[in-house]
Amino acid sequence: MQMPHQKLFIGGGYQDATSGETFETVNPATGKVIAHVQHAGPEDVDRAVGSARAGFEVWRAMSGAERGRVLNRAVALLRDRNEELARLEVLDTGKPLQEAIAVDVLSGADAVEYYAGLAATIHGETFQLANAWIYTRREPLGVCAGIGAWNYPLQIACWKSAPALACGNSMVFKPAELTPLSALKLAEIYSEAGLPDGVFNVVQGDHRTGEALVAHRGVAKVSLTGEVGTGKLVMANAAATLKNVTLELGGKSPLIIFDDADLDNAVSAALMANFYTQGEVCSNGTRVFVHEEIHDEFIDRLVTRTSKMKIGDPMDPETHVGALISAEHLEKVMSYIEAGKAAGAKVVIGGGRPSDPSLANGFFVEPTVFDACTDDMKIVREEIFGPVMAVLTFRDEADVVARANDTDYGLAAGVFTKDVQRAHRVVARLEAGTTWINNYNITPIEMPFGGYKQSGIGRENSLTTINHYTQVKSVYVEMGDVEAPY
Ligand code: TXE
Repeated sequence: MQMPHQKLFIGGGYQDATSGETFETVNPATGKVIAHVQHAGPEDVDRAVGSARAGFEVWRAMSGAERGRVLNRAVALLRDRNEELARLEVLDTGKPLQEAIAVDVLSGADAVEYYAGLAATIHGETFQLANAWIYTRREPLGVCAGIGAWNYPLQIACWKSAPALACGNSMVFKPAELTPLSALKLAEIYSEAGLPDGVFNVVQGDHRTGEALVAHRGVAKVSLTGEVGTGKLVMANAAATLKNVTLELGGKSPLIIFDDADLDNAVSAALMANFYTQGEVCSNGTRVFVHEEIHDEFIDRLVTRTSKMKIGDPMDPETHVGALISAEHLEKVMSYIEAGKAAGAKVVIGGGRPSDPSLANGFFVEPTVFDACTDDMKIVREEIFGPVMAVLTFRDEADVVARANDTDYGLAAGVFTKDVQRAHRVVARLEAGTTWINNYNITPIEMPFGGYKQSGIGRENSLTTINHYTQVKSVYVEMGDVEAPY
């Protein structure tokens, strides 16, 4: 079933791009084209930014409470259409339906609801002086650009637009070109909820469209989710107009399992931290450090449970492991698997493509566990962004902390132990922005999410993010006379 041409969403409705260029989006599970999508050229980006500017003037004039009401109506629509939107997300991403229904749409709705509730609370401060006083205003930035990655298209669109809009900004959002569909549905929902025209716009396209947005003088802030290399390009490009940037980038996060850990929970976390969404999760704990005392038992239980995971048609509610995003990404993941074998790491399960002929046209790979890995291996040092786990052993706390921190990445980390002092001591030493004790990859909206080191700048979610979508204006109010020496 091919969808109609997908247009841009600008000024409260669908508009044709003037670029005359289109691109295809493909269903990763079948390799079949789902839709043709219009590519936004520089003129289209300019039009979208202009529309966002006009929308901003209307939206910023509304009270926080009024903005919150509009956003809450959008929350209800997102939740009502959870299954429909989840199915669209599965079509475009190849992830299992059970995940999309349980997480993708609802976590997006949670973000919109959270910031809808905060919209009326955004405030300044006052400072009393002898003959004057100061107040501050926490004001919106203006037109914000959101640039998404392909692993959680709708969630990322909500994680960026919700705080931006709640703070009174408008947004031009560019989804990843591999997953262009669900952001358009979000734009429809925002409009249906009463969002003024132009406050949320969607432009489609590849890095060229992203570059045009980042360079545009009418854009005050850029929030990117993507690879580290893209983050560096965006930051460099944004520097020309000193834009405010938030960067949510890649990771190669450690999961440390001490010998006193609850082993079943630790195995559950290792599975979730490596095979959820076919391993295409930036915060995944892909370097699993297991204390040598429990290594063999851990591997036995891990292999047993991995062998029961169902790889298959993502639309089948029983499926645990869907398809990778593209043929190109499948090739990249398979090349890492070959590199791991060549480096002498031991494949204890997986290591290839599923043999089921019904999956041959899709971009499927088996959940793969490498054991006996060493810190210098390519599969241990580089982000694979696929279902490939590297297991390493350790004996000593200081040693494992040093090895865990031996990376340019710093997105996330996890620690499993029953020793509460050790847990907090180790977490304090880990160079990562988002960490877990005795769980992994749980991201409630109340929790700041983001990286240390080259995994990013700024945070998403939580109260903290209000600071990334507002600016502080100081107002000095003179209560007396102006003193002047002349
Ligand atoms: O990223 P890309 P992908 C990371 C994840 C992995 C990557 C996968 O770790 O590394 O994202 O996503 C646009 N100027 N995260 O392959 O290629 C591009 O069109 C402006 C981290 O999509 O970097 C796309 O829309 N824009 C994360 C977007 O950037 C440019 C969560 C990302 O593309 C551009 C999810 C340019 N020069 C994935 N080049 C987290 N930390 O939260 C490309 N783009």
